[in-house]
Amino acid sequence: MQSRVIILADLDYFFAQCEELRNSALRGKPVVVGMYSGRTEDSGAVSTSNYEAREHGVKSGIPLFLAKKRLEGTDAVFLPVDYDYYQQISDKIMQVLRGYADAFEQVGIDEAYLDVTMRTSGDFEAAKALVQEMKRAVKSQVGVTFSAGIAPNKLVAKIASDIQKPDGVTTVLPGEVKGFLAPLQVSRLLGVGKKTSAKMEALGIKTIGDLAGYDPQRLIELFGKTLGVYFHNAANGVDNDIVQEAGEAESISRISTLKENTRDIAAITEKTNQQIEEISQELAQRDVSFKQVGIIAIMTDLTARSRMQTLEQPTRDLETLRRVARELFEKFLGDSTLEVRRVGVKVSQFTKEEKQQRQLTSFFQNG
Ligand code: TTP
Ligand code: MG
Repeated sequence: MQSRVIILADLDYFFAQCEELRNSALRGKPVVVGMYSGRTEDSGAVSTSNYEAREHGVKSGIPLFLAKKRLEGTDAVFLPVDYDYYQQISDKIMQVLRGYADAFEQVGIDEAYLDVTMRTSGDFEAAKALVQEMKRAVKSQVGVTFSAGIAPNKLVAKIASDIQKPDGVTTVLPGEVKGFLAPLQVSRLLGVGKKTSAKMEALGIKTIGDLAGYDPQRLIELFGKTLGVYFHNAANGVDNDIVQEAGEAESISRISTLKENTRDIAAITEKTNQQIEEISQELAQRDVSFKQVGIIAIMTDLTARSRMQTLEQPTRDLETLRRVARELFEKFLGDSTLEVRRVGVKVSQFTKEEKQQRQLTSFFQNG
């Protein structure tokens, strides 16, 4: 399978850039946007600051009084958060960016993932050109800059977007992923906070490369299965998470009425096998594998019953889907005495497999 091409766009010093946008007199001065708690005049924390203020050590999260102190003697401007205004600007930008994506997923107010695999035919050079075009469009239509990461998956695109800021682009080709990640601190990985990175450092794991080379079985013993597997895959640059609009259908399903009410498994599977044929085509179109299979049956009394099974491995295999659906219906019929009127099949928990990379799931299978 060819590699995906994923972009993460992160708006630069976003709240402060919005303030510069509505008042150009702020440009060139240190600008601090603060969340004022109201207890005293200066109590509260910095939401964000522009790059001029960052040169003085003023960044998100530090107390406002400290920011004031660090900016003493400059022409710094302090402003309160105006969330509604930033939201309006964000909406406009997201609308522009959405037009450049095969699939689009906004994350928070100032970030979005774009899957551009199809429109670039998987070509990273084309993706670079596309990002320049996106930058020009956002700049001319809204007046704002952003930084971007281009990579084979969301995990790496996100980390790459942080490398060159503001108004930068960092591209990580599929063959460069491991080398790109290796020297970075483990804290760059989502889910590695202060506590976890301290624990890792005590184990001699400082960089993502150290983590990638660490015995995965040990990681599981130390952090539990879910986190251990995640750390191992993430450190190796493996991430199959798909770019998907929040609320977008995260399942594919078909439901239809049987020729006649029945308890005959052959009649039921004849119908569900047609449905599975269609589902399978849609899976191929969307280029996803599934990990969960569900069946639904509407009985003659019009009650709906469902059964679900989670597979060991994601798959898109037609035969597996047929077999699991059939087994679920066989079990289900054993639990009920009513006749079935309508039947349906559903697949969910989608992933995109990066077959060329070794994954911990296969590690488990092979011992
Ligand atoms: P970020 O993208 O983390 O920061 P940024 O856009 O200000 O700066 P950068 O150029 O490094 O991307 O966060 C987006 C917005 O979220 C930010 O403009 C303000 C808000 N925010 C807070 O209110 N508090 C915080 O601690 C952080 C990190 C962000
Ligand atoms: Mg940002």
